[in-house]
Amino acid sequence: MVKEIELAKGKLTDDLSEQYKSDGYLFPVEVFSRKQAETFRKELETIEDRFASVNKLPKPLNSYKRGPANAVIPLVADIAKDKRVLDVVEGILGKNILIWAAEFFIKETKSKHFVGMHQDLTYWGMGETSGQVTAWIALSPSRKKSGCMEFVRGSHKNQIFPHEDTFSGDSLLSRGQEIKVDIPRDKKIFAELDPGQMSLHHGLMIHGSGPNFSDDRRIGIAIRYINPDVIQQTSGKSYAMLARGVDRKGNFIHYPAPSRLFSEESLQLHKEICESQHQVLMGTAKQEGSVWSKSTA
Ligand SMILES: O=C(O)CCC(=O)C(=O)O
Repeated sequence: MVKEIELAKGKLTDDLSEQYKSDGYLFPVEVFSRKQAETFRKELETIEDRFASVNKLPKPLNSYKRGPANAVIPLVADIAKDKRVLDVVEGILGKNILIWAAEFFIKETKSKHFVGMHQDLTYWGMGETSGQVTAWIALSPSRKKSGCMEFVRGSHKNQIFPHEDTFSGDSLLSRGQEIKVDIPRDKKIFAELDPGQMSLHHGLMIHGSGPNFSDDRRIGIAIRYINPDVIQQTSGKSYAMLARGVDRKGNFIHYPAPSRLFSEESLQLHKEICESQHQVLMGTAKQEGSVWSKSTA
């Protein structure tokens, strides 16, 4: 296990910000206690029990666990807006922080689901900006055996490489996308995390993850933070939730955290955000696919 990152009063030191800039990722950063992470997990699993098999929602529950889950699930918005997470993210993005999306990535026990190696910014319509970072928080043990995140050190210093859409049913990504570059196993850094720990990665970082061979679910929540300078270049309307500070640029339509789970207004809002993000994410795809139906369970 890699030594835990030592924050200074909950924040990144200058050295740690430099390390992120140089490597393109940073982990493991403890943002929540194991107990707190277990409470979050219980809350998620209660929602799953309540909504998974009943037809109480306009779309299957999976659709709401991916993409802008922060628009409809208060738990996700609360985690994404938590001071402990934002204090760290501020060391990368500055004082003004927006949430573009926050979503669960779940691999069930002994599942073949994987995430092919890719660069996030290929699909986000924001260009090759450094005004974004993903915080990935483990709510269950994330290990090599359970399919933890894998990074290629320094790969964010490249441009966006060509990717291909495989539309593999076992991929958790919208198009089963994969980078068209062979990454030898010895170049992969395995970001093993305990529940409550987080990794950060740059949108140009080449990353992915393997299947879950373990006896537990692998549950992560990926929060896509941006700063107000970012411009969504490919879609008509762009939405984001203000997490900290102010937005003097006005490049995004701000939306509020949901007042309660799956409220009617939040479901309507979620629909609008998904339509807009779907255009961005699937813009150049040759086949229809949807991240909103990709989450397992
Ligand atoms: O959860 C995973 O294994 C992959 C998540 C991912 O690709 C991301 O957060 O950008």
